[in-house]
Amino acid sequence: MADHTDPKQQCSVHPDTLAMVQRARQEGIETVWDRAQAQEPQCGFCSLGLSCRNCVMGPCRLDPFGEGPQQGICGADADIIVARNLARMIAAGAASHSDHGRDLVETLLAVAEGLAPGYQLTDLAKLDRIAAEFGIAADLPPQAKAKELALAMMAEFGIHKGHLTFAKRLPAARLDLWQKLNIAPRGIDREVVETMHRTHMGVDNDAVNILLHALRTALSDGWGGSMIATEVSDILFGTPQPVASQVNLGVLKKDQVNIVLHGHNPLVSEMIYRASHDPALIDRAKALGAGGINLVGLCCTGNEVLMRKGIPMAGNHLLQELVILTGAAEAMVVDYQCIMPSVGQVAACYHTHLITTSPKAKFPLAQHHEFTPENALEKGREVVRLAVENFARRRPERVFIPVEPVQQVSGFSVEAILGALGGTPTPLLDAIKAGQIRGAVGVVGCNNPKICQDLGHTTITRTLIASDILVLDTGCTAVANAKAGFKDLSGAALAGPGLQAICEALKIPPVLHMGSCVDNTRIIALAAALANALGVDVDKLPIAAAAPEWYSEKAAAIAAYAVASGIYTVLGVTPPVLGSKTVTDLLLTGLEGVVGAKFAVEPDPEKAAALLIRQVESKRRGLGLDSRL
Ligand code: SF4
Ligand code: MSK
Repeated sequence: MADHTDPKQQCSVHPDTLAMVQRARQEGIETVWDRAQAQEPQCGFCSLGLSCRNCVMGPCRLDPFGEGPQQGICGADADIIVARNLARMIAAGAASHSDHGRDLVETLLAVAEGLAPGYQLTDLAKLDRIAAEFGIAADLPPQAKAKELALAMMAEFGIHKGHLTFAKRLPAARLDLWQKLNIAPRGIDREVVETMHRTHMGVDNDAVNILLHALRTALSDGWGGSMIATEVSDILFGTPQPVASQVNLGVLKKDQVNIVLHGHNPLVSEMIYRASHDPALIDRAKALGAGGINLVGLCCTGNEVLMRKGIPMAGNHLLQELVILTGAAEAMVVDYQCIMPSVGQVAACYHTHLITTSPKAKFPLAQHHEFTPENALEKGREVVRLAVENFARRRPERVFIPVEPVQQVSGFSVEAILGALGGTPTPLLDAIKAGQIRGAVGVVGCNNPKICQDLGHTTITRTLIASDILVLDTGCTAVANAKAGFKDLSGAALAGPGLQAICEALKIPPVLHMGSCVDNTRIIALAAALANALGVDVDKLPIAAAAPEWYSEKAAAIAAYAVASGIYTVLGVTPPVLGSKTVTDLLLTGLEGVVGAKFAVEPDPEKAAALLIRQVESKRRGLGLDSRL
C-alpha cells in the first residue's frame, strides 16, 4: 500500500479521498486500493501483452527473455499476440461507446414515434444541423426529421458502404489519407466484428495489418458511435452551455436525500432529474425530515448531468466506493460502464440502495429497476421514491462528509465555445496565431489505482495552462481539474499571461469542460473545425492529447482514434504492448509517418507536460508561427 507520508506515494492528491480511505480502513471496508495491493505482483506476461487465451489449445505465454517459448501452440509470435490483444482491447472500448450511442438512437426513434413519454426533442436547431449532415430534407417537421435521422444513424451501425457520415467534418486531406490506408471507418458494428474475426486463431497474422484495422475500429467509435452518442444526447437533452456548479464529496448534503448518479448514459439520469422535481416526492422527503432531494453525479453520468443541468459532481472513478462511505447516500443509481462490481458490497455496509437500471448491467447486491424508453419517466419516479423512503433508514451518527465543495464552471460544448467567441473559430485562431494562446491540449481519461489519484491530471493541466496552453478536459480528468480549482473563473490566475487575458476577457476558466468520455468527440470535432478554418490537416495544428491515468478499454479506443485523426497522444500508464518491439515501435514512432501522429508513454506527469508543450511549440513552428523552443 502507498506510503501516505510521501505525496507521490499517496493514493490521492485530494483531501476528500484521503479522508475517506482512512475511514474505510477504520471501518474495515475494503476498497480498490486494498484489492490493487492484493494483486501485487501483477502478471508480467499479461503486462507485456505476451499471454494469449484466444483458443483452448492455449492459454499460451511467451518468454520475454528469449529463453522459454517464443511462439504459442498455434505458432503465433510476440508481434501477433501483442497486436491481437491490443486490437481486441480497442474493439471492446469502441463497442462500449457505440452501444451507448445505439441506446440513444433507439430512444430518438421512440421519441419520434411518440413511444417515449418521458423524453422530448429539446434542441431543434441541433436536430436541423445534424439532419442536414445526413442529407435529410430540411422541410420535414421535427418528429419526422428525428425519425429519418434515427433510421439513418441506425444504418451507420451496420453494413455501411463508404465511410461514416461524420467523417465528412474532417479536412479532405485526412479522409483521403484514411482512404489510401484503407482505414476510413465504415459501420461501427462491422469494424468491431471484423476485429474479432481477424484476431481469431488463424486469420490475420500480420501485426501491422492488425493494428491498422484496430485504428479503423477506433475511428468507427470516434467519428461514429461516440459522436452519435454526443449529438443525439444534445438533441434529446439540450446542447450544453456554460453553467456554474460545485464539485467534491462536499456536494452531498447532510440534511437532504442524496441520490448518486453513476455510469455513462444520460437516458436514466435525465429521468431521475425530472422525477426529483416532482412536488409530491419533495413533500414526502420533507415529511421524513429531509430538506429536499439532492442529486449528485459520479463519473461520466455525472458529467452528462453536470454539463446540461449543473448537477454538482461528487467525484470520479476512484471515488465511487468512497461516496457510499459518507453514510449520506440514500441511493446510487447506475446505468453502465466503469461501475465497480464492489459497490454493492460497500452499499451493504450502509443504508444505501444500489439500483441498477439496464438489462445489460446487473450487479451483485443491487435492486434492479429496468428503464426502457417507454417506462423511463415512471421508473424515474419509482427510484426517487425509493431513495426518499430510505432517508428514514439513514443513521445520522454514521454520516461523514469531510470537505466543503469547490466552485466550478462547466458546459463547454463546441457550440458554447464558438458562441463565446462570437460564432466562429476565428478569434481562437487569431489568439493562437498571435501566440497569446500557444495551442490546446485535451487532457482526458480515467483514474487508475496504479497512479496517485488525480496527480497526473492536475500536474499536467497546471503546467499547460501556466504555459498559455488552453486545456480541454472530459471524463474523470474533468473532476480532478475542477476539484483543484482550475475551473472556477478565478482559475485564470493560474494561467500564463496570454491565456489569462483571454480568459478574463471572455469570462471563461483556462480549462474548459467538454463533457463525458463519449464527448471526446467534441474535442475532435473542434479540432476538425479549426483545421478546416486554417486550411490544413489536423496533424498540422498546435494541439495534442493526454490520458495520464487511463485504465479502460474505452480509453484505449479514444487514444487510438485521436492518434489516427492526427493528434499526438501521451499516455501515463503503459499499455500492454512492450512484449513486441514491432508493435511498440509502430505506436511510438512508426505511426507518425503513416497518420501524422503517434503515441508517447510518460508516467511522470511533469515530463509528460514537457512533451506536450514541445509538441505544441513544434507544430507552431511548422505553421510558421513563433515558437518558444
Ligand atoms: Fe495459444 Fe495460439 Fe490459441 Fe493464442 S491462439 S491461445 S497463442 S494456440
Ligand atoms: S468514467 S472511462 S473511468 S474517464 Fe467515463 Fe472515468 Fe475513464 Fe470511466
